[in-house]
Amino acid sequence: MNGNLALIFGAVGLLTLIVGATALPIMMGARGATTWDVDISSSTFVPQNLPIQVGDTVVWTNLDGLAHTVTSTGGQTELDSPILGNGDTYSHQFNTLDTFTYRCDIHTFMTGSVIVQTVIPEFSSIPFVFLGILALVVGLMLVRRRV
Ligand SMILES: [Cu+2]
Repeated sequence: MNGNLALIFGAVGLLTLIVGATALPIMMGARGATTWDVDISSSTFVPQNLPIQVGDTVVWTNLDGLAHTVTSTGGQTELDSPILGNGDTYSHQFNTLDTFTYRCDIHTFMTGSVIVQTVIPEFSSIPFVFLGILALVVGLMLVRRRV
């Protein structure tokens, strides 16, 4: 009787642990990369400071009559657009955790930043792992009481 119960708890525990351990990377991978727009308008980057997640792409669009650039001033020096005229766009994919500060090389008072953060899973597997361990412990206790 107790032996069967221990087996059931053990099996449930293992299954729950497996679900918890495998769900996290799957759910993290399920989040698609996002594309963000930054307008260059009235000699201002809008939004000026943009938090994104690793793998996301940012597209800058110059809506001004004036020419502008998107040029790194800090973080990885990855941002190096050509001179953007009205309607021109510049895009960059961010694959490194960092704060990327940039400016317009023509109007150096124009500054902005892209803050690349870790991917936040939309689904937590922690309750599954916890329940799995709990079921395994109960199963083990039942086995020990039988002996
Ligand atoms: Cu400019």
